[in-house]
Amino acid sequence: MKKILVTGAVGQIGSELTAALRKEYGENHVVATDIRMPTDVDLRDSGPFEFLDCLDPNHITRVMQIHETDTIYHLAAILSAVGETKPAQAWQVNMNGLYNILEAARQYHCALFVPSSIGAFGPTTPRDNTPQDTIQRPDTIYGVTKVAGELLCDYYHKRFGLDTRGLRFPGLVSYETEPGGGTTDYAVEIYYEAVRHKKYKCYLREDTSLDMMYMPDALRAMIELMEADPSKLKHRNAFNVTAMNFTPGRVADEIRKHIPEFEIAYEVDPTRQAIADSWPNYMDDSAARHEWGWRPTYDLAGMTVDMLEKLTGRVSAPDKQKRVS
Ligand code: NAD
Ligand code: AKB
Repeated sequence: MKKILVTGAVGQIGSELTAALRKEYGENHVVATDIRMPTDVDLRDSGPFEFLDCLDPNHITRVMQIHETDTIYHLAAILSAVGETKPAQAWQVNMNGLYNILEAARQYHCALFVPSSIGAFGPTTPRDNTPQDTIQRPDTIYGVTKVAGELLCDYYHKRFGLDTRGLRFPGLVSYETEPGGGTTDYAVEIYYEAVRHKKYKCYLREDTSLDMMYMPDALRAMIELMEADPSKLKHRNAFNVTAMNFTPGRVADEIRKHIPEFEIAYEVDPTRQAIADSWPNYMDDSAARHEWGWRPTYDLAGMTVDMLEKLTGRVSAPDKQKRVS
């Protein structure tokens, strides 16, 4: 049975991935780590938790030794919008943190999952049906670290034989833990505000098209990729994966099918709009489909039904709400 370490486990993905991995591999086989203590009791009490800063290489190896880790899901990072306000910190965490994790994985012969992002593309990348292998000249610090991270993981695989794997995720939509400062966060906030106040002020233009995925599909994608037959993986560290693409206007229309009085207004934030405008409208994820059988299950309609149902339950029982604070 695998012994897994999750970094950044208190974040939007980590909080749900930890639970999914504990269900799959056993509670005591998954060590959640972060620089923040989890406020969510399920995450805190369902298995081991360690305070772990990815910028501290000695602490990483100590925790790995104690827990005899053989697999790492490295989620600790600074996202795109926060990255533009703190570029030095984004470089530190996203590059030096990744380097420390790669070195620790090399030392202890661990398999390693590292997520990339649609943010690894840039303004000169083909916007429609963005190919798996294409121009990557991002102009955000987040994008720069994501491209460099993809390349560094490829290098560790080629040079040291490390079993590195990764996905270029689109914006992820979820209801358990609020997102941590990305450009695609609107696609989560819109559901919260629809349920709470029946209105939302969006910071992206109505017609901004971006790829998105519902969290259950993202969790399955990570676990399936890490379980995939390595001999079939040509694009180890940077598979395009997507489930749907929509604009703020389109998701508002979908919400109105359930909450007819829902109103949306637009007050564009130039920084986040520029980031979104530099990302693909929609990606080609056929390499993931062919090489390890990727298939999403949720589309916009199915995700909207589920998000509104789950959030309505949480708003009426607010103690169940888990926040990134
Ligand atoms: P998040 O911001 O919600 O969580 C990141 C976590 O990392 C936080 O809990 C934070 O406390 C922790 N962290 C920050 N600095 C750290 C450090 N020095 N040491 C240890 N932990 C530290 O982010 P997320 O949305 O869960 O994203 C996780 C990964 O997935 C990132 O690499 C991100 O780029 C990638 N990704 C996310 C999305 C998305 O929509 N959520 C999309 C594409 C890619
Ligand atoms: C962000 O907007 O920064 C993330 C991502 C798509 O990488 N959600």
